[in-house]
Amino acid sequence: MRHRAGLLMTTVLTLAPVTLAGCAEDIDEPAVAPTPSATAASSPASGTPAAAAGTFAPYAGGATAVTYDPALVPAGATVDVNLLPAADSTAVQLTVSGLQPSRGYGAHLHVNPCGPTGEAAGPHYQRQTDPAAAASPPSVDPSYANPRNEVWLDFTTDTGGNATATATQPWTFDPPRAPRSLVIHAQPTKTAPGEAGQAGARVGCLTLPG
Ligand SMILES: [Cu+2]
Repeated sequence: MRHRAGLLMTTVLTLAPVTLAGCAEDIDEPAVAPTPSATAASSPASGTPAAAAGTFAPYAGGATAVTYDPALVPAGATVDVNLLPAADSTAVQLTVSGLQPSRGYGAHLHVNPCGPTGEAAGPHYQRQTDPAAAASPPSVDPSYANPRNEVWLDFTTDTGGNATATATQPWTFDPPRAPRSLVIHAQPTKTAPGEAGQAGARVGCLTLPG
């Protein structure tokens, strides 16, 4: 279903823009073979808090927190994400420790769980999906790739390699289309047209509960 969604979207968009556009952003990474059960599984209800935490390690089956660049995200560093929904908003809190000291990183919620490579996490979660986006290039239109329509959690670590970030979105996540990962990038997130949302290599990933 996911891989047809882009084709379907162009013809059916007017009938159900939100639902189908949501599927479209999953068109991303054939190597990871997202399954229908992953899509349909049980995303947390919009009013249900969700949380995930992990200790970064190189990828292994079933891993929750994965480092793809041990220089920037050392094995043993930790990450914690909390999604805290309110009536019509959601606060997303990120805490990291053990990263490079005094360094800026990009961070966003993405649509797929973490996998063997950073690309497995798919594109950014978008509240309103960019109809022009594909897996490559992803959405780089600032009218969609912005921190109000996506969830950006960029941070700069302190001298001990620790940081926190909070993003409060004026909406709640729609099941069955909830974010499934937090991806840490090598660079702070860009905002200019043509590169909006890009933040360099994917250096770490935390899978969120589905
Ligand atoms: Cu990202």
